[in-house]
Formats: sequence, C-alpha cells, structure tokens
Amino acid sequence: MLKCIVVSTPGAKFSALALKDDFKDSLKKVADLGYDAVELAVRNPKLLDISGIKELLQKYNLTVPAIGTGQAYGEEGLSFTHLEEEVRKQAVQRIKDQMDFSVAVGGAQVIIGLIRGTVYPDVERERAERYFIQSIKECADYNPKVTLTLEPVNRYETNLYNSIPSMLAIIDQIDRPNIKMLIDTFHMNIEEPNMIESILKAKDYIAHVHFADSNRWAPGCGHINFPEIIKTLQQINYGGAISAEILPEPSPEESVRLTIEYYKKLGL
Ligand SMILES: [Mn+2]
Repeated sequence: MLKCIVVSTPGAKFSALALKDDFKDSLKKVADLGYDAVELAVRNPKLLDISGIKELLQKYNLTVPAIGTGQAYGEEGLSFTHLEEEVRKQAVQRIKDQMDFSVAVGGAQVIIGLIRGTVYPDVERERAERYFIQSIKECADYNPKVTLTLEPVNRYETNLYNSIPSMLAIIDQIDRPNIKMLIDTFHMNIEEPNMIESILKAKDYIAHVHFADSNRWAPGCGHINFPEIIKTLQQINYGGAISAEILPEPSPEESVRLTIEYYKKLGL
C-alpha cells in the first residue's frame, strides 16, 4: 500500500488538509519524509500549470493515486444536486476537467466527495438523487478509462450517501465499471456500526482509502483501531494508497510527521 497524504494545489482551500502553503515546499517535505504518493486537492484544474506540476512530481518521485475535488463545492458552491440546472452543468463540467487533468498526471482516480451535493431543504430526496445520478452518469461516460471514486461522507457534511451500504446500493444502481468507492476512517467512525464489517461488505468496490483519526487529526492521535483496519485491507488484498486527509494540527509540519511515523509503525 502506498504511503500517501493530501496536498493542496495552488489556489485551493479546505480545512482538512495538512499542507496548504507553498506547493513545491510541500512536495519536497513529504518526499523527504518518505511518502510514496500525494493526493492532489484541486479546485479548478484549468487554472493549474500542469507541466510544472508534472515536473515537480517527477523530481520528487511522487505518484498521484487520486484527485480531491471538494473545493469546487466549498468555495464555488458547485454540486450535482443543485436546484439550478446551470450550476449542475458547471459541476459536471468541472469533474470532466478533473478527468482530463487525471489523464495528464497518469490516470489518478477522481474523487466525488462533497461535490455530489446534498438534499436541499424542502426538496424531495428522489429529486436530489435523480440529479445526482444524471450528473455522475454523464461524467462516467465522458471517459470510461478514468475511475470516479464515490466517498460516503458523514451526516454533518451532507445528507446524501452517508454510509457504506447506502453508497454500495447507489453504485450498483448507476452500474458503470469506472465507478468505485473511497472509504474514509473519519466518516466511517461516525456512520458505520462496525467499520470492519463495512469494509468487508465493500471489498469489491474499494479503490482508495482516507485515513484520519476520530478527531480528524493524524492517524494515531485519536481512538480508531488502525492496526485492525490495515489487517482487514490486507485480507481483502487492497493494494492502493492510504491517504491522510487530516487537520493541520497541532501544526501542519507536525501533522505530516506524526502521520508518516504512524504509517511506519503500521508496517506500511
Ligand atoms: Mn475523505
């Protein structure tokens, strides 16, 4: 499994990211500490210097297993379930742009987290689901070679697809081979009655994994049983990345160092 951490590309903002400052310094820091890979958090790939990013990734020998897309929701309000058709179209276009960016950086998965949207007040759930399914199918069919990875997100951040079973059901319904699932220990700790059983249920769908402890600090700083989770991931032959998506606490540098030390303790 690849030792990975979320790194924000220039211009993106999101509190659950450990490294927000200078992108180049961030890549150098994580490479020096012994990480194998970085998950890039990207608001709008059209604003990025893609060849410059590729050069740095090569220089520091870091791969990109996945691209995070949540800033477009947090900062621009784009989502698949927005009530205005124009905004839904922009959200779909943004994910298509992220899929093009994925191809440019070697085929990273494109994560569908908060950009999925939510069921807005006084809107029937059926309508939100219909908008979501329409949007995700259009993205999946845009380039079947790029994997879209859907993330169950806890109830305090969205009311659409909070648990692993609810996401499994919708993935089956969408029925596209390039749609997979991302599991996140922080969300699972809130939503899953038994994290291990849920991972086993999702074993054929899991393409990416986020690690954060119960307090969203670096793994090892809270009360989630990570050794048991690693054991289960090995049992299901998961060979992808373990990507830390954590708060920059007690400081950005410290959170990145605590994470890699804990990864090594886990035998990654
Ligand atoms: Mn996550």
